[in-house]
Amino acid sequence: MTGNRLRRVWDTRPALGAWCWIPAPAVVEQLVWGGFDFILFDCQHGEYGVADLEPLLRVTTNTDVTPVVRVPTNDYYAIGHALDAGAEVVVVPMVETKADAERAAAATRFFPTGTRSYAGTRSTRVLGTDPVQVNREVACLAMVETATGLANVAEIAGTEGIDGIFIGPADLAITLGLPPGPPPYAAEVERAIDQVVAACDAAGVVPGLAAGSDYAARGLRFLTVTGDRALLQRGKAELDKARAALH
Ligand code: 3PY
Ligand code: MG
Repeated sequence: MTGNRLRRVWDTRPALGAWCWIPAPAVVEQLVWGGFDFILFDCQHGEYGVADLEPLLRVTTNTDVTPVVRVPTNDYYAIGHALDAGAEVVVVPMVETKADAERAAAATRFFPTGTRSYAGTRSTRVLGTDPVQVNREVACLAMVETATGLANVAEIAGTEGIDGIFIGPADLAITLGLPPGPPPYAAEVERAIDQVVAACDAAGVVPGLAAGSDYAARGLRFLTVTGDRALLQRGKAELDKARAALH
């Protein structure tokens, strides 16, 4: 049992991962071969729910890729089920207040620090059977992706059991009255990123961003670099090149 490798990675260098939206083990296998530090399985915007996760997570067994799951909502059962299926890190969307952060943190860990319920599921093969050890190894990342969440970021980052903040730049831009767009973001969003990093540094937790590795130099330690859909879309460039060569 080696524990949650991602914790060791983000303690020493920025962790780089890929999104998984397509519920196919063959797609996950390709991402595993890519050598990412983590795969973020997206049950909020992916084409699958928490109940469909387990066969996808199984592809990461005995690899150096840590399975991270974004649950669809800040929900006790969704978080518990993702962990039962073998998630080592949960990402909880739309955390706006300290109370939201406390709810997410409690669902992630067993008594005495939380209210997670124990089951002899796949998770026991991943992080072990000892609740104390599992509590130490799992991680809960709260998403700050609204203007309200940003206003409360210091309190959210300082909540017991929150291990990091993952910034959602698209939703954040929208709630700041700006259009969502690719990096580099609008000045207000870029400032918000620095504000979250500062709050995380002050609280001693990990700052993360749903954007490319360009942001590693800004102090972010959990970054999604690409995803299955984006990688497939790149095929269009090959088609354009082939078409151009015909003329
Ligand atoms: C956002 O940008 O809002 C996200 O949730 C990341 O995809
Ligand atoms: Mg979002």
